[in-house]
Formats: sequence, C-alpha cells, structure tokens
Amino acid sequence: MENSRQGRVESLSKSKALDKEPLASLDGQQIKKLLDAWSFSQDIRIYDRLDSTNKKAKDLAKEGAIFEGVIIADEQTEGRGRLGRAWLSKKGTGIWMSIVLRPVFSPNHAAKLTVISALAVSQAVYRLTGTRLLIKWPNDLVLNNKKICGILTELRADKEKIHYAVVGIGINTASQEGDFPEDLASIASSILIETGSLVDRKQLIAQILREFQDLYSHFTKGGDFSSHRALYRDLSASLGKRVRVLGPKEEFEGLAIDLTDSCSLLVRKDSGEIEEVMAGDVSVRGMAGYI
Ligand code: BT5
Repeated sequence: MENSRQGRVESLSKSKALDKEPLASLDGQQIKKLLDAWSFSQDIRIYDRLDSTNKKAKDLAKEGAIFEGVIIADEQTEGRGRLGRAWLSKKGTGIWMSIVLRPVFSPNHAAKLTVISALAVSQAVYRLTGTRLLIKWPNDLVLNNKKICGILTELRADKEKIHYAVVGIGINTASQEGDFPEDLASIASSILIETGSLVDRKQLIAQILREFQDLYSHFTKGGDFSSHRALYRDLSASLGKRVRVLGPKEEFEGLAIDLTDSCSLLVRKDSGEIEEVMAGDVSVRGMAGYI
C-alpha cells in the first residue's frame, strides 16, 4: 500500500499553477463517486464561500440539519485556528473542510480525532504525491519545517457523551509565496511551493476521507489505538526534539519523548521530571524555530 502512489499529481510551473482548478465547480456527487458508501461521506456539501466551515458544520449539527457529513468551502472569510486564532483561507488555494461526526466513545478520547485526522492527511498526501507531511504535536502538519496543514477539533459534549464533533482541516495545496502575509511567510507554506506539484483537491479530499474512515473505524470498532500511536510516532516532527511548551499558566523547556495513549505529549524537563502535556490550550515551539 505504501508504494501505491497514485499518479494524479500534475507537475506545473508556478505560473501555470495560477489557473487553479475551481473547487466550487465540483459538486459533492463527484467526490462521492470516488468513495464507498460511508455514513459521513454520503453528505458532502460544497460552498463557494463561508465564514468558517467549522462554524457552518457546528450550526448544522446543532440544528440537526446534518447528522454526519462533510462541509467544504473554496474560500473562508473567517477561518479559525485554536484559541480564536485566524486561519488564512484564500479562494482556491487549499482545502478548507470540516467533518461532522457523532462518535459514541467518551469525550476522554476526543483528542484522538485530531491524531486520526493528522494521520489521514499525511497518508493521503503521501499516496497522491509521494511526499511525507510530518506531524507537529498536537495539530499541525509540516513539510520542510513549514506549516502546511492545521486541524481544529471542536466538540459539543457533556461529561459522558459527545453530542457531535467537528474536525476542521485546512491544507495549503496551491498557495504561492505571495499569498502569505509577512507574519506567516516564515512559518507557512503549501504543497505547491514545497514540491512544485499541484495536487487535485477533489482527489485529495476523497483520499483523506478514505484514510480517515479506515483509521476512525479501526478505533471505534475494535477500540485499538496502538497502531495509530505507532504510526504517529513514525510521522512525528516533535519527538526527540527540544521544545518550549507555552501553556496558559506556565512555560517550560524540555525534550519531547513520547505520545501517550490519550494523545498527550510527554516532555522531560532538564530537572529530569517528566511532564504530561495535554493538547488544548498549549502551543509547542521548537528551540530553533517553529518546529
Ligand atoms: C490550527 O490552529 O492550525 C487549526 C486550523 C484549522 C483550519 C481549518 S480550515 C477548515 C476549518 N474551518 C475553520 O474555520 N478552521 C478549520 P492553530 O494551531 O491555532 O494555528 C493557527 C496559526 O497558524 C495562526 O495563528 C497562524 O500563525 C498560522 N496560520 C494561519 N493561517 C495559516 C495557513 N493558511 N497556513 C499555515 N499557517 C497558518
């Protein structure tokens, strides 16, 4: 499987890549045709422009207007990252999508959704382009030390039950150097900039949903997360690196040594003490820059 690179990538000169294929001209039927009959991928809704696919997904899920499904936009005017940060989502330059799920597992496992999504994106990009995106804990995918993809998982849940989960995935596929403002230019990039290849967004969306479904059902049906964890370790850009953890209350440095089964990062401080860092309201920076 690892070698089944699908030749659907068109190598284009950067100027030619300006003719981006219009995502909005696709209808969900075309993506569905690439997929088998899985519950959440049977309801695929594509918009020209939304404020945020996560916001739309949450509104629809809350109203009961969508059970499980996928919301995609060609452009977001108010794309969101974690902690209210903004996510740049220019028209036609990437994949901005949110998956609505109704997981039956406990909210304690919610962080696994972000890991499953990160694995799905990395696997899908690899299958289509032969390029490996690495995972920067907890929710970034990087290539050549630049951020290519960010994931935002949001839940409506009480103590025992998740009412719905929305997994937002943003991937810069076709952004060009000039698309990023100054503050992002040193940390952000796209598949096109880094590889010179323009990946077909429709194919990539379908492949991500396929990978996601496999990884998700492996966990929900068998309760097994060990293979996800092993894959995550292989793809990690964080493990074995010195990191600075920026939490709401404290900041510290140490060596990122492992990922736990509940998707926390274990960091060994210089004192030898091991700290378990939970995803959520922390940021992690490498000592030599972003990674
Ligand atoms: C994330 O947050 O990385 C999660 C991003 C999730 C975006 C998707 S798009 C579809 C769905 N709908 C939404 O509204 N959101 C989701 P965080 O770890 O907080 O990182 C945010 C930071 O990444 C920003 O503060 C910038 O520094 C940087 N950033 C913003 N836009 C970027 C881009 N297009 N590419 C790379 N980095 C970016």
